[in-house]
Amino acid sequence: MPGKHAKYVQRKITVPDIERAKMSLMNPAFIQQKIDERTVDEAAKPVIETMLREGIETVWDRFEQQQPPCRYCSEGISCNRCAMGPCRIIPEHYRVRGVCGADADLIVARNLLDTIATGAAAHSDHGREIIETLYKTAIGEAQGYEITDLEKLKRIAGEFGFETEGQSTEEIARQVSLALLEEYGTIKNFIQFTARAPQQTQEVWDAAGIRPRSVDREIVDAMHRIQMGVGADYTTMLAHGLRTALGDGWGGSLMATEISDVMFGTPTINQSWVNLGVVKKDQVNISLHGHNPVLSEMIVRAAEDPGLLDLAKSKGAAGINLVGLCCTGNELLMRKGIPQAGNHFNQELLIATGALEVMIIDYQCIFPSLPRTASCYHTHIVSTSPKSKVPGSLYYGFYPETAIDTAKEIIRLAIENFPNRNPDKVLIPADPMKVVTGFSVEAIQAALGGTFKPLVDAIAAGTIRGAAGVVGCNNPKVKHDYGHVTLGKELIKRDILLVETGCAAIASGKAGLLRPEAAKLAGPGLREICETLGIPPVLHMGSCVDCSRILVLAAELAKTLGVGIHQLPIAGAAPEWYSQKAVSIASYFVASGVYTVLGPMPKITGSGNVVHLLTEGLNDVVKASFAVEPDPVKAAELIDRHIGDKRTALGI
Ligand code: BF8
Repeated sequence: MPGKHAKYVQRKITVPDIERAKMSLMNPAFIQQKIDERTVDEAAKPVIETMLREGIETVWDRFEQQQPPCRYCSEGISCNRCAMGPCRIIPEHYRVRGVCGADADLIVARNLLDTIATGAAAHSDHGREIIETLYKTAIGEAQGYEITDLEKLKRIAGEFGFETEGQSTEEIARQVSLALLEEYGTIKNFIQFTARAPQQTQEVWDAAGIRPRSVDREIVDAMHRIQMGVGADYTTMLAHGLRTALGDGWGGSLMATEISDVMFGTPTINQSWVNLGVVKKDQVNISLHGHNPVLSEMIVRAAEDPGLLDLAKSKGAAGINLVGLCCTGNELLMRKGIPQAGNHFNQELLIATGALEVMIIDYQCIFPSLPRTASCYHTHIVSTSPKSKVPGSLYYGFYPETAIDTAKEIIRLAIENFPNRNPDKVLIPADPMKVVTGFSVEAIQAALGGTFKPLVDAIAAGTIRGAAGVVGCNNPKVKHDYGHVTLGKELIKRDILLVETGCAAIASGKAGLLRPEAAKLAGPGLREICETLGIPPVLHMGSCVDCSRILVLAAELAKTLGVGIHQLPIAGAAPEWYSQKAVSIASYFVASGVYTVLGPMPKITGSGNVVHLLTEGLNDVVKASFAVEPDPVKAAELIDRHIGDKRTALGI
């Protein structure tokens, strides 16, 4: 019932930069230059052109408006934590300490710890909501949910020592969900899933004192430490950042992945489509944008309702077309083969296809300005999370207890909006690109014949030289998708198998790298293996919380080889990262022993000591470090060299 939902502000047409739009209209070369600067996504280009011509603001315009950035903020040496400031370090003017006395090392380290804790909190809180939904399902209070992967549920129950024989599915789910909720604040002082890591890796954590005690505890501890006057040692500040991140990777995120699998199914290899061309001219188009499958899975189910399909037909539509965006899209793509409209920088462009009736959002990576973009079209933005209300959107509070009812209401809203579409504004810019997806750890294992040994053997033989996890976002500091696609092509050429998640995976999908046919771009060894198995050289492993799948895969490979994760010929990369969540992911990769190369420079350059610790010193602590290399070709060379060194050390 749309009437009961409040809009926060009056919608209004916004044309943010009319002068530039007029200038663009007069100057085709200017438009082409802008498009070429902004993206390598071919399907995005015609839409960007339209938005430029019509003066509809995008992330790239706002980025330009923000230039030049503040030098102190860019280097991490501004501090806005307390009311004695704000402060910034300006060594050349002898301002080497903030009012409280903090120096550049401490200010940079505190800011970085804040960033990691924010990212860890976002992933882990998302995980908590999924576990709460499992609990409500177990006790019969959730509407429309069920337990899909009982085998995985029992496996998790076994890890906690629960007896499952003779127990009902609901009782096992109840016990497991309570045990996992306990992991957020457990007093047993370690997160259960850290026991999945190889013994050698666990020993590294224990020696460094960074095994996470509980998910929430490390985040709260981080918040405590960044309060003014709690420690002045940048090294302990950063060590705690690693501990907090490990609580995300082996805790909050891994629990989110596992319980999403339990409830919605562990992904298996399947085929689907990506790019803005997945929007259909003759159907009601609804996009699912955000991160939590608890919402999007119910929308998928509700969209099959015969009454709603009849309603859509009565409005002149041929059907209801669901498309994904960002990580909730990745979840649906992996499990259900729902087509994906794009990654982070496709969100505004999707609205500008003019064919989107509703964009449903939950939380994370959602531009607050989306209702402004939507106000230029007939699209409704529908927010659903009490913690993520957005002015200008319609709010349909989404709760497990009433999930299906709310999902149907939102779909009805979209159908009713279909006749409001202006056919003159519809721009479906390309044919969709085929992708093969669904590479959970279990699916990879099954494809290898039930054991990881063939993969380990191929690595030992040098047919595959190693593997890299390429993850993360889009960032206007990098041409959209250029970093992901260039790095990906460079690595597979060198016989390095890629596993990808999040917006990196979708960039690869749009560029055709998630098709088995992309094997011909790989080096001879990787190509042969991909062609034998019929798989792409870039494996899509899911959403950003599914970076935890990469950890589990690394752990399995290490255990098969009898080594720690840090000894494997593997690496991580985030060539276009922007989010605090990506910083947490990169930190738990490094803390787990995986050398990780970032594209954009983090805000740390104001402290030489912090830079040195992160890029070199950590090798003595966790046997891995960060590197920063904005050029993806050079980043590939760094990863290649690292993998070569690890191979030599292993004697393979
Ligand atoms: O969690 S890759 S832009 S959508 S933060 Fe966001 Fe980055 Fe995309 Fe998913 Ni992940």
